[in-house]
This record gives sequence, structure tokens and C-alpha cells, in this order.
Amino acid sequence: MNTASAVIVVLVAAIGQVRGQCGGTYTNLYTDTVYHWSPNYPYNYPNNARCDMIFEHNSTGAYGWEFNTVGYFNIDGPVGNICYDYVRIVETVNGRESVLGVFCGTNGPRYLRSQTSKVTVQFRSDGSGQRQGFNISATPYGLCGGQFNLAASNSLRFVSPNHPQLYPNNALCTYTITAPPNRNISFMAEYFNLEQSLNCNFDYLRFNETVRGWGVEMGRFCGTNGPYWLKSSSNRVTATFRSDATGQSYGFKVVAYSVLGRANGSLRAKEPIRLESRAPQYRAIAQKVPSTYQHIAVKLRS
Ligand SMILES: *[C@@H]1O[C@H](CO)[C@@H](O)[C@H](O)[C@H]1NC(C)=O
Ligand SMILES: *[C@@H]1O[C@H](CO)[C@@H](O)[C@H](O)[C@H]1NC(C)=O
Ligand SMILES: *[C@@H]1O[C@H](CO)[C@@H](O)[C@H](O)[C@H]1NC(C)=O
Ligand SMILES: *[C@@H]1O[C@H](CO)[C@@H](O)[C@H](O)[C@H]1NC(C)=O
Ligand SMILES: CC(=O)N[C@H]1CO[C@H](CO)[C@@H](O)[C@@H]1O
Repeated sequence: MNTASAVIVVLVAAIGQVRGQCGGTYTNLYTDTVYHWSPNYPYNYPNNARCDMIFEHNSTGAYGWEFNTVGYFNIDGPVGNICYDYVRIVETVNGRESVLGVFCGTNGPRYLRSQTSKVTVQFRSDGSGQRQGFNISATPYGLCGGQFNLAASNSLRFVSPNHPQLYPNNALCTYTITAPPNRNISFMAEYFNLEQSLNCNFDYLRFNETVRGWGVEMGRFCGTNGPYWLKSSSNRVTATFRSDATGQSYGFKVVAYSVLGRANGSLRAKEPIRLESRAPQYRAIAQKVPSTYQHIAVKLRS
């Protein structure tokens, strides 16, 4: 085994799963579910709380958020139709505030979906009446296509519209994935299920890139066979998802990895990283690098 064939893939460790603080901004580069709960949860929240938690997906236009209640939901009210304390979920659509829902009592949000990638969860309590509060999940879901940049992280996920639910008919979504210069991009399906057809003529996910001025089709996928370490030769790939007028399925969740396509080089990461070689025989070197390390050299010999 020569060293040059051992391509090193760098994965960013899963980022914070949970947010319990009063307010802040959560920027998601991935498509993982995160949880947000009231101050002191599951104990009583304080009086006079004003917490604005902003959920933002970094790939503008590509993702909406779905909110669901997990665990307790118990907020003071309502009396008549007045919520003394409340959770209010809002987004801005075409420059106007759009309220997705206002919640109190024991009925929290369920399958509440936004149309845009930036949503604010506002929690307000007045001067009396404390309860256990809330714990809600926020899951990004795909709208249709978008611009994805691998500059800020070493991996990212993109999904079909509505995933994990059925994609619509007649969809045409373009996902443009760009990595820093001198990197290659590798694609791996975490979930893949498109209508099966001969030569993938009906529904498909197709990867294209431009190499020395020529458009090259890297691969076209349908059925349950998604990309498996599909590797680019350039740092920019266009993935096109197309569905025809019939036959829906649950779509795809694909991870794009920024790959050092050479034997030697350096990588910069803002998050703790995990190094893993693509060849199974190198798995033994996989290790987690603590975020306190400024610089670490990894040697791979074979
Ligand atoms: C909120 O719910 C999530 C998912 O069940 C859980 O992991 C998290 O610990 C909960 N938060 C608290 C403070 O209990
Ligand atoms: C992808 O490549 C194929 C074959 O070269 C071409 O027909 C198609 O138009 C390309 N699609 C995009 C979105 O560039
Ligand atoms: C990465 O891309 C370069 C061209 O930009 C190519 O020469 C090299 O073989 C690619 N590396 C891999 C591992 O595909
Ligand atoms: C990588 O770097 C090491 C040490 O600098 C060198 O010995 C080795 O030959 C290099 N490998 C390749 C394939 O260039
Ligand atoms: C956290 C993060 O990566 N934020 C980035 C989101 O995208 C904008 C523009 O593309 C960057 O400026 C941010 O750094």
C-alpha cells in the first residue's frame, strides 16, 4: 500500500447538541436536530424572563426548521385565550414578521415548520406563575437546493426537499458545493431512497463538475444506491435533484467532505476534528483531536 493512496478525510465532530441558555444564536452548518429548553428546565423557570433564541442555518435558502415538543411543555396560562407566559416562534418572510405560533399551557409546537432558514424562539414570562417550561427540538429540513460552502467546516450535509418526509413531484433542485482551492470533495450518502428506474431516468441525484473547462458528470443515482465516497477532481460540484410527475420517496441525506486529495498537506479547523483514513486498514489511527490543540501533525505510514 503506498502512502499516496491513503486519502485522509477530515470530519468535524458533531457540534453542540443542546442549548439551554436564555437567548443567543445557534448557527447550524449541519442537518442535525438540536434541543432548546427554558432556563432551569425541568425546574421552574424564573419570573420576568425574556429569552430570544435565534436558529439560523448557514446555507441561506436551503433549509427551514421544524419544531417539536420533547419532554415537558408547561407554561403559565392560558386564561381565556390569554397566555400569561408564552413561547412565540417567528420568522421574517419577504421583510415581514410572520408568526408561526404562540404557545402556552401544555400544548407545545408539533411539526411546526418555517419557510426560511432563520427563526426566533421567544420566551416571555411575567411577574408571577412559574412552571416547568419547555424542551423543544429544532430540526433543519431541506427546502430545495442552495449554495453550500465547505470553507467554514470540513463537512456538511444537504438533503432533499422535505426530507425525512416525501419529496414533492416535479422537483428541480440545484445544490452547489464549494471547497477551498486545492481540496477535493467526497460525497457519501447517509440516507438514500429515490424512485428506482432504469438508468435513473425518472428521479435522480446527479453530480457534475468542471475539470479543465469541461463539464463532467461524476455520477447519477436513484433507488437505494446513493453515492459512496464519490470523489471530485475539483473543488466545486453541482448536484442536481430531479423528480418526475409520479412516484415519491423519502429522498436523500448526503454528506460532503472536504478532502485533502494529497499525501501531505495541512488543514485548518475551527472545531475539534476527527481524522480518519478512507481505507479500512487505517481505521486504527482514527483519533479525536482536543480543541485545545493549536496544531497537530498526523503521520500515516503503510
Ligand atoms: C431536552 O431533550 C433532549 C432530547 O430528549 C435531551 O437530550 C436533553 O437532555 C433535554 N434537556 C434537559 C435539560 O433535560
Ligand atoms: C451535467 O452533465 C451532463 C453531462 O455532461 C449534462 O448533460 C448536464 O447538463 C449537466 N448538468 C448540469 C447541472 O451542469
Ligand atoms: C484532487 O484533485 C486533483 C485535481 O484538482 C487531482 O489531481 C487529484 O487526483 C484529486 N485527488 C483525488 C484523491 O482524487
Ligand atoms: C510527505 O512528507 C514527508 C516528510 O516531509 C516525506 O518524507 C514524504 O515523502 C512526503 N510524501 C509524499 C508522498 O510526498
Ligand atoms: C458559523 C459560520 O460558519 N458562519 C458563517 C456563515 O456564512 C457566512 C457567509 O457565508 C460566514 O461569514 C459565517 O462565518
